[in-house]
Amino acid sequence: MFYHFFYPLSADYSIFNVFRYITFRSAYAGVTALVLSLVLGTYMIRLLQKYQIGEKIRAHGPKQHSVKSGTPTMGGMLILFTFLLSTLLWANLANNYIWVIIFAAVGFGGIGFYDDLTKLKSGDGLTVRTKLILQTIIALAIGVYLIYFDPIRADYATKLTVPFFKQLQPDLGVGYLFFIVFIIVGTSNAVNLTDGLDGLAIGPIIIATLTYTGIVYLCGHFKFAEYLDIQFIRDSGEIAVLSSSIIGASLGFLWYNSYPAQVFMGDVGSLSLGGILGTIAVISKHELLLILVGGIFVIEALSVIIQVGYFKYSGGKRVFKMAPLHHHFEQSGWSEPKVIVRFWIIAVVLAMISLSTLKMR
Ligand code: 57M
Repeated sequence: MFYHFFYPLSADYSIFNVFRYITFRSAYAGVTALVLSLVLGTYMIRLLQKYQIGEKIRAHGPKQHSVKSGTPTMGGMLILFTFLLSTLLWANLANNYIWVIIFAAVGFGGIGFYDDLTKLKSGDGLTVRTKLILQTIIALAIGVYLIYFDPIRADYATKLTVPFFKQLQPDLGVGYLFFIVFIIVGTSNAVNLTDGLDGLAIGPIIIATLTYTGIVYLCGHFKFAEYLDIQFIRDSGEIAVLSSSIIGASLGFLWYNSYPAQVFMGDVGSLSLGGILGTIAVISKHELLLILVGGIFVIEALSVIIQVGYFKYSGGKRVFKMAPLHHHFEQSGWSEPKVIVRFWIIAVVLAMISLSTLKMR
């Protein structure tokens, strides 16, 4: 909105020229979302408490989690609201990628919202199958648009970028559509699985989103893209304004979600943040790199696949004391903050390695 309102004034007053710059708008989009979420956070927590939107803790979980019973949940609404508002204020709204990501946020957020509400009402949320079908529909719509209706990427729409190998760009044809659906839906669910300790999901979300903010900016800048020999994607730089809003909104949420948490994000937060991250990775053509950037989410999801697979295969034996992996460390005697901060450290290291791949090719 500011871009459309103030930038045209630069013809008469050169000071308004700053509204043209993605870096300027990204910085203030982040600050706006942060301030909004910090200010609105307390009100929202009070509101959630008033309407008794509290967490029901499962009986078979780690003992130390029983004290979390009744903690307000669905705090993801705060992230979604503040990041959307800040994006609408600071982004160039004529940019189609902004709307594709808003679609992902609202779509995955809507599934999570409905799931949270049904959990509150009846105890059980949506079935895994229903959730997967709905997520696949949203991801398919995003994939079909990007591959078949986006003129910007017509020349390379179905080509895959492989980290470390700049010459290798296999054209997957229609297979690429299924691949990106897998990436988007997989990330949404992996973030959801990770969201089991205070700040455990939002920390790596902030780190991964920061990494992709750098990547989209570079991909959308012709000279930087040429210098790094990465795919130049016209218009993708604007995503940095949106992703900075997510970082600001998530930092504000972390203020309240840090140990001991005053609020949980709920599925409305975890499913949407994962869906958004997957969508940004796909738009920036750094889809495979997400395995590294979002390595914490991948490890958590793999621990569940291994645990459930081995449990069935062995007739009841376990690889980990409990899955997802964070529960294994908790059961091994690590304190909750120890697990959380160590996972964050790993996320930072993975982000740094990921960024190095931009040059190492
Ligand atoms: C949701 N939800 C948290 C909160 C959050 C297949 C199986 C591995 C699935 C998995 C599962 O259901 N995962 C998805 C995980 C829950 O958090 C709520 O859910 C939202 C995210 N969707 O925002 O609203 C609990 O996590 C804790 N929490 C915090 N701080 C936070 O900031 O402490 C969450 C956010 C909260 C709170 O206790 O209630 C969750 O963990 O349920 N299932 C599991 O993760 C279960 N694992 C399991 O059953 N493992 C078995 C299987 C694989 C064979 C095994 O290893 O033997 C664990 N879930 C729980 N307790 N609650 C088991 C222990």
